[in-house]
Amino acid sequence: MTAVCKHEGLNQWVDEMATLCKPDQIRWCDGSKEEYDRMTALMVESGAAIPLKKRPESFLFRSDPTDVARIEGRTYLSTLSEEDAGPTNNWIDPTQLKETMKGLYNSCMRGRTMYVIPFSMGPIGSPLAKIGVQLTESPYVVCNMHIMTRVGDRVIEALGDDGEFIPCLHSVGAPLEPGQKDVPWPCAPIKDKYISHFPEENLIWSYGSGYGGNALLGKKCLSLRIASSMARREGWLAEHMLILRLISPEGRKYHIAGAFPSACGKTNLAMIQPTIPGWKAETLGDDICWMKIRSDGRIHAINPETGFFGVAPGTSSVSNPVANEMLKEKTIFTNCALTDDGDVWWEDMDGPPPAHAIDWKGRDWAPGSDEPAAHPNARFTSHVSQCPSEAPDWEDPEGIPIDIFIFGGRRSSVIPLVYESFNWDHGVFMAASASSEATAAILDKVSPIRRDPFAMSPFCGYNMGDYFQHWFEMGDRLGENAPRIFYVNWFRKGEDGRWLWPGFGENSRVLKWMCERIDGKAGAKQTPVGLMPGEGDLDLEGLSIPSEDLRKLLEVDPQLWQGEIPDIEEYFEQFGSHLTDRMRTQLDAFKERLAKA
Ligand code: SAT
Ligand code: MN
Repeated sequence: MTAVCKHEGLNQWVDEMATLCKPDQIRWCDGSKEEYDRMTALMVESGAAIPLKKRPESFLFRSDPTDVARIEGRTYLSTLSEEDAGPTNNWIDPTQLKETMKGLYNSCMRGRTMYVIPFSMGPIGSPLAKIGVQLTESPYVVCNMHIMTRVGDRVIEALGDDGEFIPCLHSVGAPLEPGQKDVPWPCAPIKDKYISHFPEENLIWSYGSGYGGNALLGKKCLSLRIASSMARREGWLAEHMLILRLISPEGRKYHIAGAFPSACGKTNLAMIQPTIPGWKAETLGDDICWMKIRSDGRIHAINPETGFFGVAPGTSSVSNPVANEMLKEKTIFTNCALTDDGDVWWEDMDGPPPAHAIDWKGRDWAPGSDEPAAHPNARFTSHVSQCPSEAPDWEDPEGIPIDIFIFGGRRSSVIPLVYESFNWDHGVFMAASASSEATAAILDKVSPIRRDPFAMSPFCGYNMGDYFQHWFEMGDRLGENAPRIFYVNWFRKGEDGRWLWPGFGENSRVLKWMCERIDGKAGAKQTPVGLMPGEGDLDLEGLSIPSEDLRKLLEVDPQLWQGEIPDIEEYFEQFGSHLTDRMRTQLDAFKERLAKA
C-alpha cells in the first residue's frame, strides 16, 4: 500500500504533469517486491519481456533497433546563458526547449499508466543522499529503477511535507490510440528524442527513449549532470567513477575511485579479483561516486546507486567472474541474444557460441553471421546485493574515505600502462587531458579518439572549464589529505594488434603499486608525463609477460606525446576565459618537460 503523500509541492507537480501528459491512470510506486513482480508479469503478458528458463527471476527485453544507447546529440543542458553550459554541452534556451517539449509531452501518455517513482540516490538519510521523483509510463523503467535506486514509501516518508526533491519527467513518447495494439518497446523517432536538463531549477525532462541513461533518470541525468552542478554550488564532487576497496595481506584497506568513459571496463575493475596472492577486493560501486569533505578533512565517497547497469558482451568468467556469478538470477537483460534452451547469450561469453539463437533484433542467428547476436551495448541490470564481491558496508551513510583517484581511457597507442601525478594540480591536468577511443555506449558517431576529461565529457552539468577550476579548488581544501592521482591505460596494443597487457585480474598488479606508493614502499622514476614504475617496482611474480611488451607498456615516447599536444591545446582553447590559468601553467610545464626529454 502506498503511503499517502503529504508533500504539497510534489502532489501539485504530479497533477500538473498528468494534466499535460494525460495518462489513463496514475500509480504511485511503493518499491515492494510485489510491485516488481506485478510489473514483470504485466510485461511478460504483453510480450515486452521474455522470462528466462535458465536464470531464475530473470527477463530478456529487446529494444527498438533505434533505441539502443545514450544519444549525446539529443542530450541538452539548458541554462539561461549558453556560456554556463559551456562548449561541450548541447544548449537550447530553456523557454524555447520547454515550449518544444511541452508540445511533445501533450497527451503523450494517452492509453497508458503514469507511474510515480519516488527514489533516493544514496542511503536514505545520508548527508550525501538526494531524492528524486520520476514520472514515466514505462514499466521497464519502473523495474530497472527498483534495482538501480532506493524506491518507494520510505522515500515519501523521508520527504515529509516539504523536503527537497528533483523532479524527473520521463516519457517514451508513444501514446496509444483507443484499440491500438502496443509494440514491445515503444519509443519516439530519434529526431523527437530530447534528454534535457535544467540545472538552475534542478529539473530533468526526458522524452522519446526508453534505454539506459536516457530513461533511468536517477543515473546520468540526476547523479551526474544535475548533481555535478549542485556539487559545484555546494562544494562537493559528483563523478563518473567506480569505487573499489583493496585489502592487502596485512589487512590494510585502500579505497580507490576510478573514472573511465562508458564501456571501458569500469564494471570489470569494480569487481576485480586480484591475482596477487593475499590481496582481496570489495566492490562499492561501478559507475557513479558522490564525494564530500567530512570533518576528518578527508574526502568520503558513496555510491548513490544500488545496482549495476553493465555492458553484457565481453562478460565472462575470464573478464569478470564476479559478474558472471551475479547474473545467474534476478537480472534484467536488454538486447542480449536468446538461446533455444531459454538462456541469454552474448559475444565473448564462456564456452562455444550456440548453434542457433534469436538475435537482439528477434531474428534467427547462427555462428558466422555478419552481425553480432547481442547488441554491443546490450546490458544487464542487477542489484548490488547479488554481487559476490559486494563490500559489507556498501550502504554506510557516512561514505568511505578515498585514498586514490584513477583516470583513464581506451588508447591502443601512446599512453603507457600507468603513471602517477607529481602533485594535485598535475593530476587535474592529467585527468583533464584524458582521451579515449569510441565505444558502443553512445549511439552517435564520435571521432575515433576523443578528449574525455575526467570521463565526464557527456555528463558535466555546467561549463567544463569551470569544472576544472572546481577540481583545483577541491585540492586546495583537501591539502595534505588529498588522494593521490594516477592515470592508467589497460588497452595498449602492439604493432601486431595484440593487447600488450593481460588486464582483468592482473590489473591488481598496477593497483598494488599505487597502494605501495601511498605507503612509500614502492619506487618510481621521473618521466615527462609523470612518475612511473621503474625496473622491479611492479609486482610481476607469477605473470609471464615478454620483457619487450613490458618495455613498450612503460615507455614514454616524447615524440608521440608531442603529437598529442595540438589536440589537447585545441580542446582547452574552446573554454576561452573559463580555462583557469592553473591549467595553462600545467600545460606549459608539460610542454617544457617534453621538449627537454
Ligand atoms: O546508458 S548509460 O548511460 O546508463 C550507460 C553508460 O553509457 O555508461
Ligand atoms: Mn557510465
